[in-house]
Amino acid sequence: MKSWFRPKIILDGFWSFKIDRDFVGDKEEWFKGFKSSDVIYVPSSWNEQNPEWDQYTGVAWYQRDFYVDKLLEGRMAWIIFDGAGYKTSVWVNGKFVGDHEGSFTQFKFRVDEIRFGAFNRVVVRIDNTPSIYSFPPARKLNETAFDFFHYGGIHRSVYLEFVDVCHVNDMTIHTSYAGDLKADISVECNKNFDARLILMDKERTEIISEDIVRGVRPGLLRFERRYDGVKPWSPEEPNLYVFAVEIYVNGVLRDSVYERIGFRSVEVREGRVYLNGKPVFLKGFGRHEDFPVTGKYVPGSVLVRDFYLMRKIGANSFRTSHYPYSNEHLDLADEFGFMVILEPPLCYSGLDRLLSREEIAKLFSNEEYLAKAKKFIEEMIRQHKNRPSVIMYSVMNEPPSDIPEVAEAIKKLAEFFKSIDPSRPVTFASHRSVRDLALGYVDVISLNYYRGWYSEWGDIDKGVEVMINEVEEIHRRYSDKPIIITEFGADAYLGLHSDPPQMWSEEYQAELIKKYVEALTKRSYIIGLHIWNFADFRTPQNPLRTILNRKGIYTRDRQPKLAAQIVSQLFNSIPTYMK
Ligand code: BDP
Repeated sequence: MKSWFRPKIILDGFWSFKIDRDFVGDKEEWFKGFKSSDVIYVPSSWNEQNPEWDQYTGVAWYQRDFYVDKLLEGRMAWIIFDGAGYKTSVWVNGKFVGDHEGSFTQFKFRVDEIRFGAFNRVVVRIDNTPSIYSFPPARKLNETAFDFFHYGGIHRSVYLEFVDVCHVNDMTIHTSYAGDLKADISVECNKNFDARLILMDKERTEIISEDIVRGVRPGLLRFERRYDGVKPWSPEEPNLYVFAVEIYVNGVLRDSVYERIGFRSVEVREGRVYLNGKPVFLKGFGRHEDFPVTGKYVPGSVLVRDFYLMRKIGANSFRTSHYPYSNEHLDLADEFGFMVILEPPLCYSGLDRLLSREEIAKLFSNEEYLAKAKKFIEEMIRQHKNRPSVIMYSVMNEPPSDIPEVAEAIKKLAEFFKSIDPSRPVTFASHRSVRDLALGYVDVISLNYYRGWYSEWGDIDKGVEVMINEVEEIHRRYSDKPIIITEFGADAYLGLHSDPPQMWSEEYQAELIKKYVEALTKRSYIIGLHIWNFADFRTPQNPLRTILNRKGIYTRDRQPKLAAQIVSQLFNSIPTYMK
């Protein structure tokens, strides 16, 4: 939910910073304010801002003062974090206002201690100590269940927002490509109110339609209507509209919020994913939010470059591997017409290196653990549910789903997704191939394959053959389900060439991708191909990585490898709509 009406104080910029290696901050009451000569920039992870902080996991403190105008007196203040973590605790003027777990979703706390017409102090404590019970799990900086660097800090924007006692709490919008709109608007107010519901063009220059509902009781307002003549949202024409809600009490405007929406329908049937009644083919990437120096924060300018590159190369889709991306990231997906598979931070690729099969079975049958997973899922859906770009959810990435208890947990979580949002299909990215026990529990089967890279070393043809045999077998077992290959690829070190193609050369990566795409597009039940990865990204240290995972077809600073040319030819020749 966005608002152009609510006054804001943006807290991005330089903050005071203090690493708390010996965990003394709590005892010494740093939350009341601390002295430090260290400076940090928000948003950005702390690691690469100073080589001395690079390998640090644990507790660190942030502090900043801000002035609040007297004119804002009488309004309620929220402090909003677009993403920080892993655990965040916040104090304003020495008073605790709340804490939150998880790095990749927005959260907010009500602040009652604001001083108007004066300076205020916010202190934030971040703790990114790795834990098996974290989402995703890790034991140490370089012992993780996931293959991306375990950054810490305030990775996304922080701001204060001032709202009236009468305000919109949440809004859930469903649309169809025929122009139907259903909105559930939750309003908090001490009086009955009037609501004005406006549909505008994307630029907000033209009101397309407006409705007024009078004398509404605080609580849930249901609004439903058809807008004739609106243009559907699609990859080739990502038509966006602004749906705004204004709350009036006795004729006075008290709140105004909006969402950028698209009229579109998604459906899975007969082995296809239909967008607006037409079967789509998803071509694109697994991505990461990762950039030099800024870490888990990807500046808007980099995102813009990424979307132009992805569009030029012929992609129309990506997965938010392996956590929900920022609002800016997904705003651009809405805007550029990308079909997104939204994934929560449930990533288990290397879990069997950290835990035994028995321990894994125990973890996934633990109801408390699943309840926590559900909290992460719920927050993610709440933040991104109204986006036209999000056409599917991925329950998790690479669980050890050949273990019955894990398969059972996937089933429960897939049902949980549906209970909150029945409008979108669910999938999960499997690397257990024919041994997977959970493929039947989701609408769309997603498979990750590294044949010809982690096995069949140096032999792309053999790798492709083994992969195709397994995919065919899975199709035989689940012939009614569409299949996406959500990961495939090979590392390539920029500038390393080899004829004949050998592992780690640009040629080997390009050839492996080409042979996978050629073999897979011959199978009509394959409805999507996501290359791993769009760009090189930083990982934990281990003998398989040269600081970065080099499976990007672009480098970390977004320059093309040979594969980018090949992928452009391949993707641009695959139409978005299937027969
Ligand atoms: C898969 C994971 C992904 C890794 C990739 C790889 O889903 O996060 O980065 O393999 O090994 O196992 O490159």
